Amino acid sequence: MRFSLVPAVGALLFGATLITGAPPNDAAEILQDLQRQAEAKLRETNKPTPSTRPGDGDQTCTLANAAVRKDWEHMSSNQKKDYIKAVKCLWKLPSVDPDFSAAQNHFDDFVAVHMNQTNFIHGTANFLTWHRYMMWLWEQKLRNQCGYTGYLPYWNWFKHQDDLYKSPVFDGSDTSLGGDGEYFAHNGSLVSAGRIWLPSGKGGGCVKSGPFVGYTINIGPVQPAMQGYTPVVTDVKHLNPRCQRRDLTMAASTSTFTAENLLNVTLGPASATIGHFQDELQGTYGTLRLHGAGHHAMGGDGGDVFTSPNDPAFYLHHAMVDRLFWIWQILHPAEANKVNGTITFRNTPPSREGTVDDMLDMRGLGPAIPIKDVFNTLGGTPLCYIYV
Ligand SMILES: *[C@@H]1O[C@H](CO)[C@@H](O)[C@H](O)[C@H]1NC(C)=O
Ligand SMILES: *[C@@H]1O[C@H](CO)[C@@H](O)[C@H](O)[C@H]1NC(C)=O
Ligand SMILES: *[C@@H]1O[C@H](CO)[C@@H](O)[C@H](O)[C@H]1NC(C)=O
Ligand SMILES: *[C@@H]1O[C@H](CO)[C@@H](O)[C@H](O)[C@H]1NC(C)=O
Ligand SMILES: [Cu+2]
Repeated sequence: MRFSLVPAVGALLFGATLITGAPPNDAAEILQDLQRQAEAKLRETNKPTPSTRPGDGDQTCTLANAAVRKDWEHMSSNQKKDYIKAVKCLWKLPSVDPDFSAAQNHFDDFVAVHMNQTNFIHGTANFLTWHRYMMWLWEQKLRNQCGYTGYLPYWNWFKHQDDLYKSPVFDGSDTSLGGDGEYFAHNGSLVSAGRIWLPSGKGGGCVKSGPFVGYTINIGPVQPAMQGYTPVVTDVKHLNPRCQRRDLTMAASTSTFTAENLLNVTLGPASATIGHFQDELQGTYGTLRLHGAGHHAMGGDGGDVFTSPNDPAFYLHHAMVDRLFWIWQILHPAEANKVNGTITFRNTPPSREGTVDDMLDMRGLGPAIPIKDVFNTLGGTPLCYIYV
């Protein structure tokens, strides 16, 4: 039953006739195979690395003691509820950065820092590593300040992409990250710098079901892709309390969360270098690719490049971005510790090339550390996790 991935992938990419049984046209199954390949390679190559964190003594990060980040769908109801409870706790913690005065609580702090850094963390050399570190700091806050004992879950894009209403991430149950928004009449969303139009889903207003109904967000929107979403604010001192909005948009997820796109970035032409990988994962002007499709499948607040962390599902989405980065790194070790690109959004305004010594600036969320410290998720500096 199980086919060998490599010839099957060749068949898909190059159009040869597949003679070895069922074609691997199911993206979720292909991803499972990529995961198994990555795990096998990790077991082969992983040598324990001594932690350099002060106070850690001779504690090392190993495959055996690493945190394990899971698919939301594979967590039990109680584990999901524990995660949700910890996220709610962030709303009750005080804001840490007085410069970003619109932030009313610690949940908002993450939105504020992301908004402040937007032009220096997207379409840049640090896109993958900055968001990797942000996800880790979020996970640490949940664990250290909100009593969460699990790890960061991810949204598997390749399941339910044709019916997001049934996705355990978005089904609106009390074990989801909330359902669709109330109906809001609007003419779809303009994405990829306005070059692609996506038709509306059935929502667009306040999220109407799930655990975060009644929770207030305070920052943005700055550049929402959804038509008719105003007023727009431009700085982190502008307090704009409101409900979180969504418009679950299958036009984004069905078209993009495909086997073809998954294979391209993991084994195909787009996997060859860090430059190709990150550009194809993010999408360039006028294309909608995996990273963008997740944002625009959420729609509403999740579709604003500046303030998308207002949607609590942002973290599950970026955990999936990080998981693909992780799989790609393991399968492409010669490229895994490189960066490509400059330090401004798609080099606008023109800027120098990024380097692995550039610091990941998190403002009040955590200490700035160099990019090179987060290449290895088992490096212990400070990361120590894997995905399953
Ligand atoms: C980010 O925050 C810093 C510190 O408050 C501020 O000087 C800078 O202007 C902000 N940048 C943007 C683009 O908001
Ligand atoms: C909706 O927006 C698209 C893209 O801007 C445009 O082509 C289309 O005519 C608009 N439709 C309506 C009914 O306004
Ligand atoms: C695969 O990625 C390459 C390199 O980024 C790109 O040129 C090509 O269009 C992609 N193929 C598909 C089918 O999207
Ligand atoms: C970055 O990657 C692109 C391919 O996406 C490549 O054309 C370019 O030469 C690379 N830049 C550097 C400085 O390596
Ligand atoms: Cu971002």
